[in-house]
Amino acid sequence: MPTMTTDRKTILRALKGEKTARVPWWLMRQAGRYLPEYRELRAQAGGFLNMVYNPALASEITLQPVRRYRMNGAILFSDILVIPQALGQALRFETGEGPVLDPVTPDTLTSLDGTAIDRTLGPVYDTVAMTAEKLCGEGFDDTALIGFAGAPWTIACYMAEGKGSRDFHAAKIWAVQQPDSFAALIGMITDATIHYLSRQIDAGAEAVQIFDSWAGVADADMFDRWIIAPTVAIVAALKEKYPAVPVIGFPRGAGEKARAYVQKTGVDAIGVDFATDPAWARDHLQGHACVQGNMDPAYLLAGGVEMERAARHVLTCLGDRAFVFNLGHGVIKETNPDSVARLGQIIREYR
Ligand code: 1CP
Repeated sequence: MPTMTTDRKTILRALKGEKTARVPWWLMRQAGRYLPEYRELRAQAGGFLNMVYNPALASEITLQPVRRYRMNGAILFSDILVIPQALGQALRFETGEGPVLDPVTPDTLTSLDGTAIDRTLGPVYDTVAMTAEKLCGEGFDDTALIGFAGAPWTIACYMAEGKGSRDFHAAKIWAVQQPDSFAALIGMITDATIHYLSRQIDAGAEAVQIFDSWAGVADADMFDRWIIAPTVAIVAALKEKYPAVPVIGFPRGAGEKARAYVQKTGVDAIGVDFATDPAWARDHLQGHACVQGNMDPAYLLAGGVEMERAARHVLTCLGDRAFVFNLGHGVIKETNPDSVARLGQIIREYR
């Protein structure tokens, strides 16, 4: 693991394995419903996808939390489900409801088309470019723009199920009963993801995160075949073209399988969920990669001294080596914006 690089931005140095003087931070779902300025824009936009595919709006939303709190990472405002949509699967977001897709089955798989995804995704690349310009123009010289995509497993889970689920049985049954056809689905998503992340990097993303939000529903066999293997392919393809751009993997719910993930996939950094003991992450993961995580967002929701204690515990466990402070999952929408400001202060005061 390299210990020194020439990157200026703190978070990029940390992601590449350097212990930085200040602990860099950002929060998953930092742009969103806990911010009044987000809710205002969303009401005007008339729908979530209208924001995602509008570069002026999406870049504005990306910057909203950064302007308030000066995080070291600005996560692109988009969604992981734009990939199924770009492959030809109908997607809608209804207020108060999560995303809804027309489920794909082994029989309808051939109706998807991976050859023209940029027709849908073009505006996302424009958002990346516009956001990079604004970050620079507004003087955020220690904030890096983070692009992202869903991991093939998590995307396949949503494509097969058609919506959020506790256990994603539709995808798992497909994987178990028709592994060749499931492999075709995973392969198609993997290729699209490599292309999509490459284009984000071309447009100005300085690091990328692969969200495997449903890694926790896979058993050990599925984890090897449908999580580790496609992630190896994505990381290798990106590293060949962009060796300097850090890749963060977030296999949520992987438990002890996070160790194999970090050793085999080649990611520069591993996002750790809040169910993982940060001391375990320090002992088993941090020797292989930068660790990013993992305060329970419930503490941010609670605020006050309980949050301060939880944040300091994570900092103390993980702050001695390459580390990026984050939550163990996304910001909860009822979170008080003042608690985020206080959290930023605690992280800045550490060391
Ligand atoms: O305002 C609204 O009602 C929309 C809520 C919302 C937002 C703000 C959704 C719907 N997506 C997003 C943005 C988003 N999604 C971002 C960008 C900004 C940021 O992080 O600040 C990112 C990185 C995502 C990624 C995403 N979407 C994931 C992976 C991360 C995770 O949470 O595990 C997943 C699983 C999704 C699917 C999705 N999109 C939206 C919802 C409500 C869901 C979850 C659906 C479900 O499983 O029930």
